[in-house]
Amino acid sequence: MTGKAKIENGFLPEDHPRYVSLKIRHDIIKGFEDNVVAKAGLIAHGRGEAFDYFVGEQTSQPAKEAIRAAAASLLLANHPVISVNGNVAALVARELVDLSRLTNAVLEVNLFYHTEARVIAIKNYLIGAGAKEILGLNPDDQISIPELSSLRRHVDPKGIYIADLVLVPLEDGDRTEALKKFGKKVIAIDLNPLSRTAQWADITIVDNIIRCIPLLIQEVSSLKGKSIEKLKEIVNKFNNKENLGKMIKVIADFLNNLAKKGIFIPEAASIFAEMKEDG
Ligand code: PTJ
Repeated sequence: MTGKAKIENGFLPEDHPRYVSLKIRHDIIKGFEDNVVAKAGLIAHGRGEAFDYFVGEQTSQPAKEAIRAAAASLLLANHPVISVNGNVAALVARELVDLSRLTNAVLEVNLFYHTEARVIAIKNYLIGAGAKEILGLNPDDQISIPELSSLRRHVDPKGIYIADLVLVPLEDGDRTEALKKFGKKVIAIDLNPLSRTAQWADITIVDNIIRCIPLLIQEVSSLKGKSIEKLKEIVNKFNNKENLGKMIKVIADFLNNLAKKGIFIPEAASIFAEMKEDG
C-alpha cells in the first residue's frame, strides 16, 4: 500500500502478540517521516491506541449501528465530502479513495497543522492510492468558514464550503463545532467518545479508523440499492446521544469485567497460579 511502512525482518516479528498494533504504529511513523503526519499526529495516535484498549480493540455493536447510519447518510447526501488529514492519509488512504468512489464523496485535504509541504505530501499519498480528484490543494482558491480561528477554517469552495455532509475522521473539536454551526451534517470517527468532536457530531463512530472504514465501505455497498425511504428510516432511527451513552457503557462494562480478573492475559494468569501453588 502507498506509504505503508516496510518493517525490517526481525525488528517486528510477525508472531509478536501486538504485531497488528505495532504495524499500524509504524505506518504512522512512516507517514511522519514522509511529512504526511504532523508531530501532534503521533500523540493523537497514542491517545487513539489507549482508547482502543478500552473498547477491546474490536468494533462494538453501537459502533456498527453508527456505521450503518453513516452509510445511509452518505448515500442520501447531495454533496458529501471526506475531509483528509495526515493521520488518515497514512493509515487508510486507499480505503478512503474507495469510499469516495462508492459514495460520490469528494476528497478534500484539510489540515490543523497546515503547511504547503504537508498538503503536497498528502496529495501524493492519495494519488498513489488511486485518487483522481482532490480538493483543498490550492491556497489561493480557499475560502473561510466562520467561527473558527485554526487554519482548518480555510476550505475549498467546491468542497466543504458547499457540502451538506462532511465526514471528519480524527478531528479536532473546534472544527466540528464550527461545521455544525455552519449548517453541515457531520459524521465523526473518533475512538474517544468523550472528545468534543464526538460530542458535537451528528453521527459519531467510536471505532478505530483502520477497522471502521472497511466496514463503512461494506455497509454502503449493501445499502446502495435501497430506497430513499429505507435510508431515511435508518438515519431517523439513529440517535447520537443514545449511541454515545451505549459506547460509554461498552467501555465501562469491558473495564468492570477486567477489574474482576485483574490479570486477564490467560498465559500470565496461569503462570501466577502455578507460582502460588509452588508456594
Ligand atoms: O494532520 P493534521 O494537521 O490535520 O492533524 C491531525 C491531528 C489528528 C493531529 C489533529 O486533528 C488533532 O490534534 O486531533 P486531536 O485533537 O488529537 O484528536 C484526534 C482524535 O482522534 C483523538 O480523540 C484520538 O483519540 C482519536 N484517534 C486517534 N487515532 C485514532 C483515533 N480515532 C479513531 N481511529 C484511530 N486510529
